[in-house]
Amino acid sequence: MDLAGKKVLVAGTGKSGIGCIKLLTEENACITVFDNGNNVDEAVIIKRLQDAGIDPEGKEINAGDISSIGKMDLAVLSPGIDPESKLAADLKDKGIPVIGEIELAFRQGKGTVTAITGTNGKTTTTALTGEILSRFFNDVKVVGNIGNPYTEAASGLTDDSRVVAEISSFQLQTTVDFHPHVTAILNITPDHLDRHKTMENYIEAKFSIAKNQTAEDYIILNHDDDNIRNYKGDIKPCRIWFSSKEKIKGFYYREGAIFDNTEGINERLITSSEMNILGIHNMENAMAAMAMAKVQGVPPEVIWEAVSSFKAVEHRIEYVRTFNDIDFYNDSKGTNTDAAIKAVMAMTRPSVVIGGGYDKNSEFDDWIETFPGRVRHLVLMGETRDKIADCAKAHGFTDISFADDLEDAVNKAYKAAKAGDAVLLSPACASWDMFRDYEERGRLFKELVNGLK
Ligand code: UMA
Repeated sequence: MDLAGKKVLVAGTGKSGIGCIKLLTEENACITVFDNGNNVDEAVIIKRLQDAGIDPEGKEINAGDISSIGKMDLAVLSPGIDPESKLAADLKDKGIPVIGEIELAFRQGKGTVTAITGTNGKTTTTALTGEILSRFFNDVKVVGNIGNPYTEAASGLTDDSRVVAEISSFQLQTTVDFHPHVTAILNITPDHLDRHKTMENYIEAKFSIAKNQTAEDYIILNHDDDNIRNYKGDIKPCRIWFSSKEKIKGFYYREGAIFDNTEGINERLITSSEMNILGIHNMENAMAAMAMAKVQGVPPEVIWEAVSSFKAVEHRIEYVRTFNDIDFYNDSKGTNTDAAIKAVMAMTRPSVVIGGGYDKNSEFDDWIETFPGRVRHLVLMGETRDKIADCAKAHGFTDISFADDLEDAVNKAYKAAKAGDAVLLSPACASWDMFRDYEERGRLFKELVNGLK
């Protein structure tokens, strides 16, 4: 699509917006940069552009005055902007076509796209798929919700490139022609319902990843997930199923090994003891990644090598160590209740959770409600510790101790855990009250855990 000289509005100046602006600058579009976020004024927008190495000169900067926006050829929304919002409606009322950042990157980019969505496990599966493909193909780019905007990679792509994209439901809401050759839907459980309103809408958003796929394409689906297995919508690509519960025609996991039974050959591909990622959820992620690689012609031995050497994404339910039959996990990236819930749910053992941190005015009820039958004890630290303790007690959860710092928290969690338990750092809060960022918090946690004697 030739965007030279076209008037394009970029809404949002986070990672996606910056990626769009860089791509549109290369395409010689006339760019209007728009952001109506809290505390965002023109000076903030200009600073963000400069910090990203973008010259604000020649770009129109608009900090939230939509009425002053004239006729545009295109508007590109960041995923955090709800396409049902007043802002999006105002743009559409002005007759401006509205797309999202993923759609822009797809239109301007090239190559074969593999796209992964799901409520949980997207990042791990995307990283693993990227790892497998890059052992076989020369030019593989891992992009999307994982944190590397697709638009940043788009202009460097060729017909031979392989794009592996983590795609959120937010990003799918604003796709039009986005057409991956291979897709995967890992699981669909309630999430982001503040935005999607109903579970049906959320499921439709997830399945829209396949809306442009044809019978020449592939979709990898979780057979154990009722919302996926019972989906009645029209999807055309060849379906490949995976299951960690049943021996199905597809990929399945049984008694510590992953089998490929797609053509009824029932070939054992890899055992869990040959992998560095733990938990049934990771076997599911691995099956999806292996299926996505297989349909692109990657030989089984290359897949085995990549999967057996793959380590969990750092700070995301990252296995650290087993000490006295207690598994330690670092989920420092669990900086909100949603992410922390995923971590609690992912544990296959009773858990001692270390939580608390910077106060973002979050509510913790949903997180605490996942505890019964899963969490044995909660160690709290940081600014939010009293607030979380009050919330937990209101829900009848009283197995709580307080820690002064992370070292104290690790020691108390270790003492509270029994053989066969997991200790999980998944704070449900940002780290800024005690650390520079979640990475610093996660690294110290690992150091402390590895130092336990
Ligand atoms: N903004 C507006 N108006 C609005 C809402 C936001 O102007 O109504 C502005 C904000 O002021 C801010 C900018 O938009 O300046 C932020 O845009 P954004 O929220 O889309 O964030 P990005 O930095 O562009 O990051 C996005 C994804 N964020 C979201 O979907 C919320 C990142 O996923 C992703 O890594 C990145 O693009 C690159 O593709 C994060 C995420 O939390 C990790 N994703 C959710 C999830 O995984 O559950 C969906």
